[in-house]
Amino acid sequence: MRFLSLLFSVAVLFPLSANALETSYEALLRQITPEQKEAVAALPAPAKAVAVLPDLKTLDASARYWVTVRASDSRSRTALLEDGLDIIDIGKDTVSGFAVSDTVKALSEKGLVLSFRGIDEAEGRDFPASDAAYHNYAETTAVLKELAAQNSDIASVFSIGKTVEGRDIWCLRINSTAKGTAKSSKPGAFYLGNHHAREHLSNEVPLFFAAWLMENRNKPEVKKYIDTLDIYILPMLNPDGVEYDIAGGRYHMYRKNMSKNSDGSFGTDLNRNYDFLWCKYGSSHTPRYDTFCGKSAFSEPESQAIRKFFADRPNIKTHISYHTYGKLILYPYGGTYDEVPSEKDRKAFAKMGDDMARMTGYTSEKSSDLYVASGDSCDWAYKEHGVLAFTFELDGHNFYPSAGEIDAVVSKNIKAAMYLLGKTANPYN
Ligand code: 0X9
Ligand code: ZN
Repeated sequence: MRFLSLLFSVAVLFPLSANALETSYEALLRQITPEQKEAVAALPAPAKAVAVLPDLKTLDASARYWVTVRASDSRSRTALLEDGLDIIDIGKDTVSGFAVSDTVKALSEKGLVLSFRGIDEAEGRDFPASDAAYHNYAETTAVLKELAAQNSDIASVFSIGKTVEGRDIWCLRINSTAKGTAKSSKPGAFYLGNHHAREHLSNEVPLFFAAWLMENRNKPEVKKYIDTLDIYILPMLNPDGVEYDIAGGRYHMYRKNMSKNSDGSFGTDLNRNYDFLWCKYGSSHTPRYDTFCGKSAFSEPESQAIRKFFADRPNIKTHISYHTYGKLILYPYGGTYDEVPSEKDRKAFAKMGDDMARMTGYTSEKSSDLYVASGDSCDWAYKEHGVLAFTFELDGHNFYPSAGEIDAVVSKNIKAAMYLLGKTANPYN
């Protein structure tokens, strides 16, 4: 594809490490294994589930574990999040994810745990050669700046604020009349990635969409949007977390930002830190948990920057927040089982979700059908600003799909992203 050439030229400027792929890492984030399936079959009663966990007392308070538990509906998954389980894989009757020892104990006492094992970080692989195609913070920044420099008549880059560790959070703006932070009354669309550190594909999709728009800027079907809309693309909201996740030449499976917590642990879950039913469901006040909602709503500089971004731009009408993984298109509310009150919006969410699902092959549903988790960005953007906001859970079988998988995910998501532009001037049409 021609639009890749720009990114490749940037990649030459910023060569990445090219160590060999260690397939053993794939096993770490695998779905239910045959052994686990046998364990499920062998454990008809919860009491027995407890009985297969003889070494609970030996759990290491500073370690993280990969845990598989019983859960077959949204309500039970919500409860697991509140006990601190970082849900990764959802099966029909089971859920697997990461947890600290307290969570493993709490879930064991409830008779829910089917199996667990310690995560040996040494299982983490170095950056495989194939991952050289992924963009770290410096490369992402360079691509955004290069796109703006090469298209300075219609594109500009600005920082919406700084992270905990002082990195700028860069945003590309595409608008034929307004640059940088200048106001515009054109309808706005906002594409956002990488709330969660380890979800690297959620940076690539909006980044490639930006490059694709610039590559195709003179095609009538693209030009009409560039001329009439205010388009914002912010691929990496959590660069501190991203840089930590890939630090030291191996992946850390890290989710949160890098705030220092009162108990010495790190990180707030940025997608639990927004102020709609903050920390009510599907999140935790315990700082070391992966679902920690923060000291207060908007306690984090990254979410504060997004709050200000929306407040300064009332013209924004549509939004996608990219995450991985699950092949889902989710719409509000996710923080409560309640429906959004406006029938007009309910219909718009369902229709747009279904249309984008057809383009991507994903499943479209109300966010709480997955699980109830309060304080996510899309609930807040809709509740506070009326933005038609969608969470995309992109493809993947783990957080580190090989670079060969990027193109296909990008291609189908360009279709959905273009569809959203088509809806931005009049979403209810
Ligand atoms: O839990 C999240 O923040 C998102 N999933 S992820 O695996 N990327 O962490 C899903 C958010 C969907 N929103 C709600 N269910 N509220
Ligand atoms: Zn996520």
